[in-house]
Amino acid sequence: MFVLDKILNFGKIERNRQSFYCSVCTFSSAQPQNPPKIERGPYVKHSWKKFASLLQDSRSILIASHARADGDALGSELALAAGLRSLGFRVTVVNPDLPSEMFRFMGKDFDAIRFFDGTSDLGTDPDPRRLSRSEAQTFDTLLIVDTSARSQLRSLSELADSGYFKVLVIDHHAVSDRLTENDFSDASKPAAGCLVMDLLESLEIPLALREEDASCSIADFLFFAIATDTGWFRFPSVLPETLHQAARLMEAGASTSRLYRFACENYAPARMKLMEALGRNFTLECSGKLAYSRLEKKDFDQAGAVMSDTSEMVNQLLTTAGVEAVCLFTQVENGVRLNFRSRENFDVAQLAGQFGGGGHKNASGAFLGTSMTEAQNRVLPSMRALFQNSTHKN
Ligand SMILES: [Mn+2]
Repeated sequence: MFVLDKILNFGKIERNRQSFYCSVCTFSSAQPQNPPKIERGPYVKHSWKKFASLLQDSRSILIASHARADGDALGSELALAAGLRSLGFRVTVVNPDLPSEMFRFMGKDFDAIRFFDGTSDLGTDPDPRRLSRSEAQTFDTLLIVDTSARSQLRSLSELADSGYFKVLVIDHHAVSDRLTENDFSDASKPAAGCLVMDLLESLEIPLALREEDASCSIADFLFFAIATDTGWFRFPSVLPETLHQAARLMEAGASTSRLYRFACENYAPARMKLMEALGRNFTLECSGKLAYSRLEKKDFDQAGAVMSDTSEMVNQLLTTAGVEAVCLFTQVENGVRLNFRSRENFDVAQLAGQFGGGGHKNASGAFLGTSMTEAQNRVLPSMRALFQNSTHKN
């Protein structure tokens, strides 16, 4: 039934690169402490031949990713879905929550994304996008992309741990909760989309493939995944091979400038008004190396803005010359969300950890159940200390 035989003869794909961190993930709340994490080495062997052999007796695949799915998560999932459907598999994409409206340009594939919150049976549930546990169990395989963290999978981690599914993981983050033996991750890759592209090319699935009525081809999904996770190819995680991959996607017809417009020039007007508050509250300290700003409830009210309008704002703080580490304090219900970003040598993951949060070395977050003033009083001394203790050399 499936065209996996030829793939089983496909040669090993191995990579030997330095480890990099994904620097765009946003952490909005404390990350629960989970079973001991394994540190992924800089060199993770994987072979898509083994991946194909694991799918040999699969018929139906749930593709899943992390909560608040970003461009890499969704692009990787939808590219995989189209590719695996072309091989004859029944495929459904399911995440812990529904994707942001900013991804609506993904068309029918966007509409088909389901969410799983642990509900056993739908009963009279009016939302057809909710996937019940009983419907999930009509699938035999669970393929997780762009995360290996139980906390980020929320209720979906129950499915991964249930023993009911064959579980496979394709991820590019440096630490893993070890969800399965069948882990095809590689922490040297700047995006999960890079690994998915490797896989689909190994399976000889045409990158130009566009399903009937689809708004995007596989090449579009993968380009979007890789471009968004690399800040449009400007982060230090980008490798020469990343640009080769981008070139192949463009050759396969990826509509690069259209995708950029959807990703970065697609904001609600209220966001521009909220930017005014971001600028007004912008503060520099430590000889201009530390920058922070705050967004309070009254700023949102005045701008008519909502939480999703803050997307990418923390990165704006890092665009001022000389700034090395930033924090955006955002007032949310019951407290303050902290978003940290930094230049290479400053570790804000550790900083977020002090406040019960987590993330990557250069992109992290935490949540404090306090007032704005209290949050700033607690966080800023630790940020200033970052510069006093720093061994950073310019
Ligand atoms: Mn990613």
